[in-house]
Amino acid sequence: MSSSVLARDPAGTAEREAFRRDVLAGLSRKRRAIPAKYLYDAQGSALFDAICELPEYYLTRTETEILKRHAADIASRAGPGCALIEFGSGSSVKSRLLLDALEDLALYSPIDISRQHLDETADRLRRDYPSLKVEPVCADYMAPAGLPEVGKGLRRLGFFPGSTIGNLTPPEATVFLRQARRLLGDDGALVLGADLKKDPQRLHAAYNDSAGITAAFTLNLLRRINRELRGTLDLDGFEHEAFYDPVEGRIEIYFRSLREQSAIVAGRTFSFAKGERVHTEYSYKYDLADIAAMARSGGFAVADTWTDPERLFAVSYLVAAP
Ligand code: AVJ
Repeated sequence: MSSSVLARDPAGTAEREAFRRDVLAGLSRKRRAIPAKYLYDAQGSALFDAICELPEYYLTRTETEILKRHAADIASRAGPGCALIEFGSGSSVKSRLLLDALEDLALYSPIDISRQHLDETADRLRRDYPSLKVEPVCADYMAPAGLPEVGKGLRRLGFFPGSTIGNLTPPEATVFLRQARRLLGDDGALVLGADLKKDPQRLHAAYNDSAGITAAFTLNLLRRINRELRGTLDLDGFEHEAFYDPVEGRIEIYFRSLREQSAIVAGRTFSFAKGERVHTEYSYKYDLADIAAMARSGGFAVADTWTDPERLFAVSYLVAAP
């Protein structure tokens, strides 16, 4: 595509182009895979919100409970006058628990790639917290290219809830944490939510809910490909697959072809054998030692960890290690 076309096109073209490139590359690989971030178009985000309400999906509820119970502990560790920087501007419910607890918060800066999501979050917060300085940053916090400086001159507290880190492989998590460590500075800290290892059946159920919402979330990616990349994938020709691998300590999620078939995506033909699958997500699960090791690899040390009575989920307070 010529740059003049790009320049004239409405916002979103670059995003569409990246989607096309990543999907075509992902379907061309021997082990087919599409990056998990593409699950979150408008429909995907709505489906994820519905997942968070599922009886089987304990993560959101449990983390929210932990944050409610320990917001004051987090605030006293953070001290007054810091800047809160959230990686992803997801559930404002959780951010608000910290915003309400932190003393004399100087700045709230959500970082997100979705301009629209960011602006909506910022507008709502400015309305509800008229005296709070809200400075959204539109950036990919996973891109190692470097983030703009935020909260310069302030002590910075990062917030990365939801076990979103679980989407990352260990090397990717290390890259993310080092990046966050650089942004937050030598006196910075990071509040990190991480899902804990537990009974595999409980894990399995959380990603194979009986209402089929998680399946719809995975298969929505096919819908998005069809819509945005002129795809001909048959929605009834694929199924959601999710299972726990206890050796790797992760849930693996795929969509799998129910029969031999082929489909066109962005003008290219792809064939699928019966049973062939395309990877969409990892969801890593941790024990406390895993969290400590991961923190260390990213230049942090665990100062404190709070869990729920069932030990389903952990919220850790990481401080920048010297
Ligand atoms: C948003 C990555 C934390 O791994 O539990 C939920 C995504 N995918 N059900 C998770 C997800 C299917 C979720 N994270």
